Amino acid sequence: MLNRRNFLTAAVGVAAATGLAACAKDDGGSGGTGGSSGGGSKKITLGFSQVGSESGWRSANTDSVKSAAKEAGYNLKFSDAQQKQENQISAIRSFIAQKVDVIAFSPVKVTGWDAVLQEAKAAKIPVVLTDRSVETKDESLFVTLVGSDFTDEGRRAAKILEKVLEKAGHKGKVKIAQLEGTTGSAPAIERAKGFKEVMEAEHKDDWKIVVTQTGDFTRAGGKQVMAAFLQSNPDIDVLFAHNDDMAIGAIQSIEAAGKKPGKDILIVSIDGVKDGFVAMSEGKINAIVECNPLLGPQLMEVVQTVKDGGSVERWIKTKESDFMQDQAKDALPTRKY
Ligand code: GZL
Ligand code: ZN
Repeated sequence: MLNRRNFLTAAVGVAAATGLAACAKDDGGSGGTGGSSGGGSKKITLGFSQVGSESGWRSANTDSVKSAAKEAGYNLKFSDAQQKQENQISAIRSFIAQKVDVIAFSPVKVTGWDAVLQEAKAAKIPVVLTDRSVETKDESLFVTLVGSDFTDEGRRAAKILEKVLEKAGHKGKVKIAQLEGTTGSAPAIERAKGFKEVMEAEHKDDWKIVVTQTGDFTRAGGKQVMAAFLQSNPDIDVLFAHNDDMAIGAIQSIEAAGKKPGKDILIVSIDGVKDGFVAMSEGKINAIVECNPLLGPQLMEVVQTVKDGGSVERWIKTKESDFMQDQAKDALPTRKY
């Protein structure tokens, strides 16, 4: 898992390796229209493997990548993996075979990438991670991560839940149900970790996660799992959902059980997609921790730098904020995703 320490130590090594790889690429100078040696003005070809289209966040992320690549004048080869790691691996292999300039992808889960990333390294094609990270011992397998600090998002969710509980006048024990994201994915692992950190540090005696299960980041998953939660734990006080889509699905099950979402069961969610803000403005979600999907422009800047053999930060973090229910109406018109 990525943390600040191994970022700083690895940054120099990686930048050098990448610089070499990128230069080696440039020295190939194959098909350079500019005719000049090295850099050339050949159009950059970017291979991008996307997780899937499981949520509103993902669709906004895809739109951002596609529009930013167009804006940058890159030749984008885009593949949707339908949330299957094997589809991502074969997409990356095909990008290698097509000799793209840079490969970028959002890994559906943290493990299982070393082999295919070794192949990209051997082909001297730099790899950029977006959105989610991977677990690997070989830091040279990717240049950088353009994405959020999910552990911090988990901490922020716990901190904003404190405000939600106070506002709702909730006293005493707090029984929490947690809808986790895709099993083995960085956001699911790290959001749960961050939330637990605050809970154990500051709410050891009154907060308890009474039930937790993955809803795979989808509305259908959230609806189905929440219905099961309500069967086994009808007295849940709070739902912590790892994304808005699962929260929106869960709301359907909460209402079907004759309970009021946002009142009988307080809801804190992560992402901040439009439908999440609509649910907040209707009083059904109490707070949202923003997770910004609009990574396209930052990604294209990184691709250009890497292609030119420059060095980049090991982790380019997205800026994000948090919203309480009473801010939803005003924020809605300005939301970009
Ligand atoms: C987070 C991203 C997650 C979103 C979900 O950066 O990986 O995946 O929170 C999406 O909505 O499915
Ligand atoms: Zn985020």
